[in-house]
Amino acid sequence: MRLFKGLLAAAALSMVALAASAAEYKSEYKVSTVVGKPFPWGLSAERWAELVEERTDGRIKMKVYPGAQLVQGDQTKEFTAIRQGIIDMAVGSTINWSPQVKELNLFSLPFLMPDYEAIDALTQGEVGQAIFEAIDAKGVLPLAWSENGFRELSNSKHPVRTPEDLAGLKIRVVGSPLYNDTFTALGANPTQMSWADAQPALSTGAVDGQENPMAIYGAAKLYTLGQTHLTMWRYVADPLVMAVSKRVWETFTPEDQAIVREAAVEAGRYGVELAREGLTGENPAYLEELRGLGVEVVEPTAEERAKFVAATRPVYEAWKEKIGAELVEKAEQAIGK
Ligand code: X2X
Repeated sequence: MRLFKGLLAAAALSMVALAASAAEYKSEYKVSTVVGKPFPWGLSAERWAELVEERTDGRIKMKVYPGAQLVQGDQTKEFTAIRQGIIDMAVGSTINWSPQVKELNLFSLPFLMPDYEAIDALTQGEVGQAIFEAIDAKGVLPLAWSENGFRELSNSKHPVRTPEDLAGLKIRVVGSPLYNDTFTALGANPTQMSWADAQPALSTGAVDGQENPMAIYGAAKLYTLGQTHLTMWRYVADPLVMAVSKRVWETFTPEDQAIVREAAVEAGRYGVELAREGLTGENPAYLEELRGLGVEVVEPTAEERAKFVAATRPVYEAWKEKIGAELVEKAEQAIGK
């Protein structure tokens, strides 16, 4: 009898524990992105949410809020908002989080990564691990990588093949001072603004050009905003980080943590695939499609590219120190320079 009572008490206790942990779950988890569907970025966030809801039998419901709306469109505030608990989860750009995590500027070093293998060598290796540790140390838990893509240059004025062609062009750049330095070194006139402000600025001609991955250029139809000169120079790439607030993470059971993490890895891989579609050696269909829409696509020769590299080298060297020479050297080695 005594044993039976004891068992009952234990059962009651564990039910209380279960109820307590379930009660801590929110009815909805807010996932921040800068762009939503049909951009690969938004699609990988949606995939993450779908996988998690399905595999937790609805215990965890994630909702994607695109347009950086949870931070009133100011994408450079996203990281801080996750840390403060205003945002639960995010698929965020290395550029937008670089004001808070200086190591993330690595991917914006001009002409560090020549090809997709180089991006993978960084994100999937020791360097990626070191960067995840840096994000973690700043109070946000990174779970997986996704991808925005190589950032290519477009403008409404004329073909750009060398730095001389950029002289005086007003170019919208993103919110890391490294971009100001790079475009200043190239002789252009950079002006920083959010993605929300960039589109109207392009359509009114307030700026002449911009730089963004093809996935963004195509889905936002920037060629309809006069951006018909494209330069495929692969000067920087922008991986995305799938991350969760530490406060939220701590409320999840170990089982649910494993599900959320695994789903992030899968959805991240899907995002990488989508971001590269039609842009690889085996499948260059994207550029053909754009040419068909009247876009003039410039693919700089090795000689022309070398001029961009030379002009931006002092910026690379200066930022190597700011980011941390050791990390940058590790990255150079991983890429096999
Ligand atoms: O603002 C941009 O250019 C974008 C959409 O690519 C980022 O958020 C980094």
